[in-house]
Amino acid sequence: MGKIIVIGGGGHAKVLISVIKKSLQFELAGYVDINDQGEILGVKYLGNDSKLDEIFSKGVMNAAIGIGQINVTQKRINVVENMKNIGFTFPPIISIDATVNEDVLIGEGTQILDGAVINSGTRIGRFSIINTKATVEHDCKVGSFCHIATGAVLSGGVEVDDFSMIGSNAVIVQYKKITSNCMIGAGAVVTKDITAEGVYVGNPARQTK
Ligand code: JB2
Repeated sequence: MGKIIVIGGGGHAKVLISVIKKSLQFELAGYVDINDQGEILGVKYLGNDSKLDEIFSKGVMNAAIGIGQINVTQKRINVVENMKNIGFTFPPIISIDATVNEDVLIGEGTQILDGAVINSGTRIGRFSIINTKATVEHDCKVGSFCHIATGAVLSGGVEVDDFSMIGSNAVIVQYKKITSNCMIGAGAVVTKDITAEGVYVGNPARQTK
């Protein structure tokens, strides 16, 4: 079993740690954070990111990004770049309690959490989060560094471009496209293509910024 570390020690990291623990695919070597958050579900604090070289040299080669919050995409990109330079690899993390059906492609570092359903023909890029109980129906395309939050629904054939976030319980109706760098508010219902980056809320979703 390979060893893995988690980056970040907040709420998302805690969820990720419990998903990794039950998958039994990796041995959790610890987590790194700017500050010591104490033991998280029995997983130890290893220090801040200045420790990453040392951790890698001790044989921990896998990592999972446990910073999930919105408005930190650039931080997540920087952390990934720094860690790739050291040599870390980022396996997809797929909960044993998620459903991933046939003919689905999932990129490096992407996380599929408990109760998520990914249906056939869907492609998901790199370092995206498909959070708890989100549904990504058949033949969707989700880009990289996206976040499909808890309970959100992408109906069949939906496309979400890089760096976009779909809020909790939002619904995107069939075959609609959402361009990159969009933020769809919690509970919004998207009934038309979104071609300009921005923040969209409500039912039907309208741009606010
Ligand atoms: O550069 C960094 C860094 N920047 C922030 N390196 C490392 N190693 N850690 C970093 N952090 C740490 O990430 C912060 O010090 C903090 O402990 C953690 C972020 O925790 P927080 O609980 O604020 O956010 P989160 O991303 O874990 O969870 C949010 O997003 C999830 C998707 C919450 O809103 C959750 O409720 C939500 N489910």
